[in-house]
Amino acid sequence: MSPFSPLLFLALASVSYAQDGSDAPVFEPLFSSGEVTFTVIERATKGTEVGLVRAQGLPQETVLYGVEDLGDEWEGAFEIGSSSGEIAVGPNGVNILVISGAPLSIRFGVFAYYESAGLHGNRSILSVTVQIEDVNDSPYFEDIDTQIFVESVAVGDVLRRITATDNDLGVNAALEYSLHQISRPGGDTEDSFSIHRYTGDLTVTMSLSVGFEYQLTITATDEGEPSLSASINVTIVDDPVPPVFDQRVYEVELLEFTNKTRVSVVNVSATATDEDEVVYSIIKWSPAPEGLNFTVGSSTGYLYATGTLDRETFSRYTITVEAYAYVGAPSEATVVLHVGDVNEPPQFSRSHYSAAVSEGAELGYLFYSSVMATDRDKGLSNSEVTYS
Ligand SMILES: *[C@@H]1O[C@H](CO)[C@@H](O)[C@H](O)[C@H]1NC(C)=O
Ligand SMILES: *[C@@H]1O[C@H](CO)[C@@H](O)[C@H](O)[C@H]1NC(C)=O
Ligand SMILES: *[C@@H]1O[C@H](CO)[C@@H](O)[C@H](O)[C@H]1NC(C)=O
Ligand SMILES: *[C@@H]1O[C@H](CO)[C@@H](O)[C@H](O)[C@H]1NC(C)=O
Ligand SMILES: *[C@@H]1O[C@H](CO)[C@@H](O)[C@H](O)[C@H]1NC(C)=O
Ligand SMILES: [Ca+2]
Ligand SMILES: [Ca+2]
Repeated sequence: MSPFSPLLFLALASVSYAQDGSDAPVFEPLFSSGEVTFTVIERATKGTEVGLVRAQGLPQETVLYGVEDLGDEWEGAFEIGSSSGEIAVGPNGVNILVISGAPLSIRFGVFAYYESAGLHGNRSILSVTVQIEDVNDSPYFEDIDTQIFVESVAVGDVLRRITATDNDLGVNAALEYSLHQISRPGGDTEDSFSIHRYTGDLTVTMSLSVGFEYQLTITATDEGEPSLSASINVTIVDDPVPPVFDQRVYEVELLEFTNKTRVSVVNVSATATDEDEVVYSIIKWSPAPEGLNFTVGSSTGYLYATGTLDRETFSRYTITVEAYAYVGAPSEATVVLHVGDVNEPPQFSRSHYSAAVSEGAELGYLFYSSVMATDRDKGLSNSEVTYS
């Protein structure tokens, strides 16, 4: 016959008081809605007081209380003193964290009965609603890249929206952002960035120095009482995209030479994706005979050869050059140098020849058969040797 409406309880109660007292006790005060609301803080532990209920019974009867089945979800969350009517957090605690959204409330029934009638006798039921009250918890930064690579930014650009999470409700979850600039690579006196107080938009406020790397601490603070905050350190670096050479391979031909101070070989060029200055260097060349050196202008990309470039020693060189734009990986290009032929004077294999010539030798006798001249030059016209 449960649940009874309070009015019905009142009626029954007056009847029962007047007669034999076999009916159930009646909760007081008589809530018009048949329910009562209490609040408890989130994550309250066992024993935390929730509220007190009382039922009015006949003077000669002992009134006892119980909690209806709370269901699987909230089993053990609340208990009631069987003779005191004190509702408290049960052995399982209110193990919940209020998460963003509507305040959470848990509804359950408590009942009152006469000890004499037993647990299965007539009982009256009161609907109890426990609202879970938010406790201020700290905000936190989640899944934020602490390295922000940026490319081609101008004053006023929003680099990123940096937000923290706060699982609380209302003011406990209302966040404000601020930043503190740790490093000022340009020697700037003012901050190079600003963060929007409410949106977390990180904006560039000053032109950034080339090859920059800035360190910032970003803080999110809630408006709880007391307020709580979380901080994250963020590094903003010039994007490490390597510059791109206008050619992967430069094929050039150069005429051989001896002991030249500097001969322009080729002018390599690589472009960075922003205005970053590109720096060139030579990694290696092969083959690498003595007396030959290659250099490249670190800012110009002008590649020079110095020393002796002899086609007859090596006719082809491979030179590896690289370019980088401050932070990040360099890129490489190859210069293939073909050495062109220059007609050089033929050389005798010995600078001095001598032979004994016997007296009375016939005229016209070839007195020394191994006088030889060689010409290492390439092609017919350059390597033809004419004896005279
Ligand atoms: C419960 O109350 C009804 C009247 O309200 C009564 O007739 C009945 O006997 C009671 N039952 C018990 C077990 O007390
Ligand atoms: C951020 O960097 C500063 C200075 O290096 C350091 O004192 C601070 O502990 C760092 N904060 C965090 C949240 O890592
Ligand atoms: C000039 O070249 C010769 C070989 O061709 C070499 O022995 C000599 O060291 C070179 N001198 C200089 C100054 O490079
Ligand atoms: C490289 O550029 C410089 C300066 O403009 C020029 O003097 C030189 O001849 C160039 N070299 C080549 C191989 O084009
Ligand atoms: C080549 O020239 C550069 C620049 O002058 C010098 O630093 C380097 O030692 C030279 N290398 C060789 C192998 O002579
Ligand atoms: Ca909370
Ligand atoms: Ca909070």
